[in-house]
Amino acid sequence: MRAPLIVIEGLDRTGKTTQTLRLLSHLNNEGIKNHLIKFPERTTPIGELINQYLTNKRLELSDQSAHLLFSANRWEFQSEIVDLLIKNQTVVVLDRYVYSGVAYSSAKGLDFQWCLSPDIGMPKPDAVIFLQSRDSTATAKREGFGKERYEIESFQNKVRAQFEKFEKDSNWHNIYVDGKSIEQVEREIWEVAEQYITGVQDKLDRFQRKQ
Ligand code: Z5A
Ligand code: MG
Repeated sequence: MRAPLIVIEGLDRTGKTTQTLRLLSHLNNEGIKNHLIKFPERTTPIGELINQYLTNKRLELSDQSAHLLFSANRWEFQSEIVDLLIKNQTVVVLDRYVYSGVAYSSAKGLDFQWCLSPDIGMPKPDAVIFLQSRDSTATAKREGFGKERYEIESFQNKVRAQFEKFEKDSNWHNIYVDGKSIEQVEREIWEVAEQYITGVQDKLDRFQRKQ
């Protein structure tokens, strides 16, 4: 038995980082062991290169190379995620994951299936909570938008269309954020996450005692 893997995905500035931190507080309040990883994780050598690519528009990489770097950055954490879920029985919350990788690169014109392939073998999430916005002009006005390479409204619309291809997956949950307060979105995320989490600590404890 493994602990749940929960991913918060979404378009730019829809509140992913704000909400992953709030989800962690809920888990702490419930006494559930948890761990957060944010992708891209910019502190590793590969992550530093990604950071340069995102923040320094003079650093040019082919779209394929950039895509593979984002995937390699996730592979740097593959064994850590597996150990957390299986050995440590810890709920793992991810701020962006494979879905961002595929959506941003395929929005640039790379083949969707090709984009999926380097992440084959990464752990599959139990739930993907996708923060969706019908109105990218509203989220584009939020603090920080426009500082990095992909933060251009017309590109965000292409990214949205690619993300929507995952909507039919059974573990996918859309939450619309337009006009909602941080607290309202937090409540809606918890309603979804709770289904995967309620009673999980008891089950994990019982499972560990049996081992
Ligand atoms: N990328 C990729 O191409 N391939 C990959 O494989 C991966 C990523 C993993 C950087 O990602 C870029 O990398 C990203 C995708 C690409 N493209 N771009 N650009 P990142 O995750 O590091 O990006 P970020 O800098 O953290 O931005 P973000 O994730 O888009 O923002 P956010 O986490 O969704 O939003 P936030 O930081 O929580 O909130 C933004 C502001 O809005 C902040 O002032 C909040 O207080 C405010 N906020 C939040 N919620 C609300 C509500 N409900 N109402 C009003 N204001 C709110
Ligand atoms: Mg963020």
